Amino acid sequence: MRRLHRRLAAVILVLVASCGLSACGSGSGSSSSGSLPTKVIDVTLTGGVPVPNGTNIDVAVGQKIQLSVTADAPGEIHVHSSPEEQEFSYEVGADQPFDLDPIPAPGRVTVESHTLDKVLFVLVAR
Ligand SMILES: [Cu+2]
Repeated sequence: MRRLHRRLAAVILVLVASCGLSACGSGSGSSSSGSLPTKVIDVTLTGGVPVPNGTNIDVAVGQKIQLSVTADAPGEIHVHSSPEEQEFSYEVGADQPFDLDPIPAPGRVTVESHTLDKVLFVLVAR
């Protein structure tokens, strides 16, 4: 599972690097959602206990999402978005910002800590 995730992440990095920031896929909805406020999700990873811990979090389709990570040990957060998954490495420190790709269609996206092997939260896009 873990190894598969890493391989996917590597493939995604190549895809992202090769198609650049603007011309890839269907960028159609990106500007129309600019009026929505960015959804900031505080994530705290201290003492091996994540907060949030498996809850659902509602977002709008196309909404910008930012994680604000506070951690007492370095680790990785994995976003099971489709078709492109995302992975973030965080360090020790407070309020480290990570921008997630907006979710392009209604659905659920699981965000997990590879370091703790736990689901942090599930984004529910409507
Ligand atoms: Cu994962």
